[in-house]
Amino acid sequence: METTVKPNTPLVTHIYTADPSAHVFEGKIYIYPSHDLDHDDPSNDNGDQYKMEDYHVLSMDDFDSPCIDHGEVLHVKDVPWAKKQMWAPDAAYKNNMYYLFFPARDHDDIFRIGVATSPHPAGPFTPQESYIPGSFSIDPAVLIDDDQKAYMYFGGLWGGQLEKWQSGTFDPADEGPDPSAPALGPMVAELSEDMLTFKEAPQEIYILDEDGSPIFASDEERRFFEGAWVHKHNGCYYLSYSTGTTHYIVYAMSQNPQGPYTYKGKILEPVLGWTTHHSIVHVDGKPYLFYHDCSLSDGVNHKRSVKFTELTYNEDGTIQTISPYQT
Ligand code: FUB
Repeated sequence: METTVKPNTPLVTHIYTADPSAHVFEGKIYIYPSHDLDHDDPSNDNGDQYKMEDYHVLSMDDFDSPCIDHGEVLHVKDVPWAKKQMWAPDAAYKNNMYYLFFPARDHDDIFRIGVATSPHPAGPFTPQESYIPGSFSIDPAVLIDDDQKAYMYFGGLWGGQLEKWQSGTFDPADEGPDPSAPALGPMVAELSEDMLTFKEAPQEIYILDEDGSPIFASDEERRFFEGAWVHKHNGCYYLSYSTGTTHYIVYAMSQNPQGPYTYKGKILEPVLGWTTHHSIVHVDGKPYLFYHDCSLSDGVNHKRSVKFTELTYNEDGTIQTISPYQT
């Protein structure tokens, strides 16, 4: 029997899900997660254990309703340019169409970002023949601003290959910046009207501390690692992301969608499992955090499940830190 989902418990338990991008579409809550495969192959720092092959869409009428799995909406075998590893996706609505943005390795093993379309938020989605020209790395997240301009944020270190693009082209020998140098920021590109190409070359976003100095690569509790998400609240842009090696979700604020952003603090303390990945959505005016952990698999890093919890703003617009296991 389908039961109502409670905060801080897996939205679904019949499959492993991760990297939730949540949106309100057509009056319901839609969640676009990665679909973790249930396998016992070895793990490494390149993320080879994250060998996802398809996407499912989840939805809830509201927070008092069961979570529905709409089934497989796109499989890697149907994406001509993609070879493997369908990592964290996002979705957006524009032009009376739903767009699913997703990263995968191409046939040269380079991560690219593709688009698939559907007239329905629950898909199924039809992929474009090729990836978005000029796209690279992982974890696309799309903000449609109040003026209807669409921005894609993306990028991720290590297995996500962001370091390899510092020269502007893919260099497999390129390593991350020296610890004493500014950290790499996520990338942003405005999307064209049809949502299928970039309007301009992607630019790096600068994340600064309160003094206006860059966040340095050695500052692993604050520097960007992967999983960027941008939302808007009271006219301010909030860029939130995972710090990877230190396992926090943190955030920075700006008056401009493309930054620079000023670091503000932590949103989510570490969860069970290595990765942490989230999205923030307002439902009926209330803010919620969707995130994942590995509690359903008793801590297996590549068998994750998606959860949600309430999020709270302070009066000055800053966000209160969430401890996911504190009752
Ligand atoms: O799910 C695969 C990767 O793990 C995602 O792309 C990252 O954000 C991390 O959650």
